[in-house]
Amino acid sequence: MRHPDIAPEVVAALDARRPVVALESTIVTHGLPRPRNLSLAREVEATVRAEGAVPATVAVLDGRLRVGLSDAELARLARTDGVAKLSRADLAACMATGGTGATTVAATMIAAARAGIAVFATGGIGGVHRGWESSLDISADLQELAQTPVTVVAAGAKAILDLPTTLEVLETLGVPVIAVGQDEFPAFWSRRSGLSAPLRMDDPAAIARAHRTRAALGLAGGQLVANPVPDEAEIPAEEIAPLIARAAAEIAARGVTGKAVTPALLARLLELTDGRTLEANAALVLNNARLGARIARELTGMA
Ligand code: PSU
Ligand code: MN
Repeated sequence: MRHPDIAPEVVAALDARRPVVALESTIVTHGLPRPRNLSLAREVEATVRAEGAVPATVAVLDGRLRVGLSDAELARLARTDGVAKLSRADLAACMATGGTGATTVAATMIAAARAGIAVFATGGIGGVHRGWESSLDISADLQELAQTPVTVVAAGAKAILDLPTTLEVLETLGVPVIAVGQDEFPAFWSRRSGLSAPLRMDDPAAIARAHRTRAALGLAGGQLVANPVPDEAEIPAEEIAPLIARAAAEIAARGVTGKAVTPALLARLLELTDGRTLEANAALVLNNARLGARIARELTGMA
């Protein structure tokens, strides 16, 4: 059996060297509430198409690692309860047991790289969790960026994480962190984090060239492109910070650990902000889909 199982439209685009953008599915199953999860997933795919690229949403359906889902498959995933959240550690086990699961940033990168897709757009990556000194909770997304050659477009990392430590770990792992349009590393719902990004590139062509140059040098791993949330949708850092602290404390007190932490924090912040985090999330994901398609276009133009 060959893996992954790539949709015919995606195969045709890759064979013709037309741009393709991979998309993850954990944001659909664990990151956003219904029914907005499905409508946003559809808008993200439409945005990639409007920018001249082919979207390829990744998930495991009935044991098959799929790259490119039909609308009916996307809808089924968005409406199903209890879908597994898959990272590098559990991807193969889910496939081997015929299961269904959504792919995180790490697992989506693995599928994209195997399919020959260079660019992947999402909302935010996982990172080093606050309290890592005792929990050792560091997202597998960071190690994946260090070893799998995919350029990941995200709005930085959520301020539910320990952002300075996340940047330190990315530097240690040799992952380029490239801010777009500003010098500061963006913090998902907020444009500002108070931390300067290690690199800045405002032009998708430069980001594509950097991707190519890494490959030419034989460097393992990808790039993290940190694209700030659009102005009109941002929740300023000073507004969200106390709510994050409150949500994180509540979740720790409930004994939530491991892979349940990120979904629980996102769900609680949605309540605490009366849905504002959802609209910021939607705006930033669409913005990342647009930039991802532009980078993919530049990459295919160089082929
Ligand atoms: N950021 C979001 N929504 C999400 C995620 C990140 O705004 O749903 C998901 C991504 O799939 C990411 C994962 O890879 O959370 C990280 O989870 P963890 O912290 O357990 O590694
Ligand atoms: Mn974790």
